[in-house]
Amino acid sequence: MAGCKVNLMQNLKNEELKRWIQEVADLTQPSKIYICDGSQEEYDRLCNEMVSSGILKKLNPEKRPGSFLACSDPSDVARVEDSTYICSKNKNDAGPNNNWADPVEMKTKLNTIMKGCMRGRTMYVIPFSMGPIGSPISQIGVEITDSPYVVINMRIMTRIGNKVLESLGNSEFVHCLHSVGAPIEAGQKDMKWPCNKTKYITHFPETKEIISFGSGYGGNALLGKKCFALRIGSYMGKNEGWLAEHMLILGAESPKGEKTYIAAAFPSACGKTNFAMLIPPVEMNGWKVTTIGDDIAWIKPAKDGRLHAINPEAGYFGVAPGTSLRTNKNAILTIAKNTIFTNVGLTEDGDIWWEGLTDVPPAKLTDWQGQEWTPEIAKETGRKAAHPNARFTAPASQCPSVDQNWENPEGVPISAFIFGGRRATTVPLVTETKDWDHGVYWAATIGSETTAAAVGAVGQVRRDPFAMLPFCGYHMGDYFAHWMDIGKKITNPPKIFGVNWFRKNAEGKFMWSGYGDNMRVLEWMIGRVHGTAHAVETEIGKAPSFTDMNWNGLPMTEEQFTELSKVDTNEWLNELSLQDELIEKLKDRLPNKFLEIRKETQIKIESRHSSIKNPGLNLTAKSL
Ligand code: SAT
Ligand code: MN
Repeated sequence: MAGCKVNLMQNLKNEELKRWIQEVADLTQPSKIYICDGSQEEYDRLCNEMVSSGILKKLNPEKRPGSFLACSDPSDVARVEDSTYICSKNKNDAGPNNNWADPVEMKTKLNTIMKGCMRGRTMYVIPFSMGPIGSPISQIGVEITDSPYVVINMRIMTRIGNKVLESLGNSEFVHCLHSVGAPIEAGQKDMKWPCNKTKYITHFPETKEIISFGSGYGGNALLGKKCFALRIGSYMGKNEGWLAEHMLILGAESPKGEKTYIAAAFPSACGKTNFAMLIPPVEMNGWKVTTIGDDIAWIKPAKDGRLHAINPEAGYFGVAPGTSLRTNKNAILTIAKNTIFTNVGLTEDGDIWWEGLTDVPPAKLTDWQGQEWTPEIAKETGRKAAHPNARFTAPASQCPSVDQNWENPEGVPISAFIFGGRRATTVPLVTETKDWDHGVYWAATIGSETTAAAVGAVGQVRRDPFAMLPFCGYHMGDYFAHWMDIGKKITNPPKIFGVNWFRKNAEGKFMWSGYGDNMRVLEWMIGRVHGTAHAVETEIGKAPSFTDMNWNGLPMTEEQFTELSKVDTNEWLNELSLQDELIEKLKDRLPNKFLEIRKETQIKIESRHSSIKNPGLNLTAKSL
């Protein structure tokens, strides 16, 4: 650190933090060290610096006050799952769901590639809290990064700065080290979007450390999010008796004023933000949905025998394409100001645009790669104005639907969990599982089509247990067992439901209107939670019959609903065999109960399958 300017060092009370800053500076050799205080003044200054250096474009303040656009390198646009590692001492503790590396070997490798990696750059130190400062469910981390883009995003996505340092005192914190891996040598100009072809996103759960190298994008770089709040968080949760989940949290208030909090897990880019901010259709006017979080939930058993949840984040890092006044009015209002946009199109009047934002696209704009874009060019070349994984970063406090309890340190009591995937076939609109353990089995065996949120092929069905496949920091079999254990620790467990908004008909069209109409599914679920809604039994769980749901204002026929809700035994036999791959991989650590439930399901489906071939048998759905 010799010769390196540091601000505020005298304010640091945490001995380990001082030691670590020194250690990282010695390794990475930045030209400056800057400890973030979290102030508005600091944020504005960094934004201005980035506008000067060309990393950010300031948007037209009359259209989009306080907002900026960043466009990344085309090679750095999504999470890199292949380069993401869990470095536990014992390989089997990381499980077959993770890439594993030996912690000592990985550290040695990283120490080599990170030598001098911050040369010519400022090293920023960001103390941050995941969750409201001081909440018994919150945790503190410190991210060291050489990316000012990370600093401004972290200020929106988490609580950062002096107040976190005060609350931390001399206690332990999660060490999060990030570098874009692009030193600026003397006389060299900085890259437009600094990053490195070599990328490592590494986690050391046993020592609560994260080291990320080479990427400046979202989940690879904003280390409070997937790396800490999910991968390290899930490991901490297993040891300490709580859950870190890839879930939105919403509150639904009935026309009678009764509030029910629900948490829902879907893989990345499957509509969590839209669901969390849902506006009920006008015909269901008496209902109101409020938002606690859109991506991550930390959930703990509380004294009242229920599970209580907080949103550890303070902002939304939402998928931009497809977001519009029609699909998510609350998000559009949230991002009206003070928002950072990444990889969207820039209009001629200095505002942003992406596919789906308006029905009529602008006549001309600059696309996310800086090229001229017109609707004609798009038609000819298929080129998109925005990258499919383009994002907005916006403060949760700006969301019109934000729940009054969104920063309640005690969290909110959860009455139901919903698990969903993106499936064109097989999985019905909504299913209520039999009980907690059956719900765990359902969530564990979910399949979903891959999306642009991760690098790789899009649209392939893969098993994505609990929507946590890329985010569980330890062996998935142990994770299922942990979920089953949590069920035993609470007297009032939430009901567990499965949903699929994405089923398609024979013509390849979505059968369910989704968005606001998901309120109809929510209303039925809440009725089930409070014992007022009716259900019928199917081989895979309970389901509403046509007349059990509110169709007021939606032209849904009984025939269409039957198609949307169908449990096709051929498809389900195939589904069960697809689950085998997961079971085979995890079998040495799968709870027995899990295998029993799978056997029961198989027997039920096989028995209907053979009875369909035998029309003599009567198998109408049994009323409950
Ligand atoms: O890129 S992030 O990991 O932050 C978003 C997501 O994939 O859910
Ligand atoms: Mn996510």
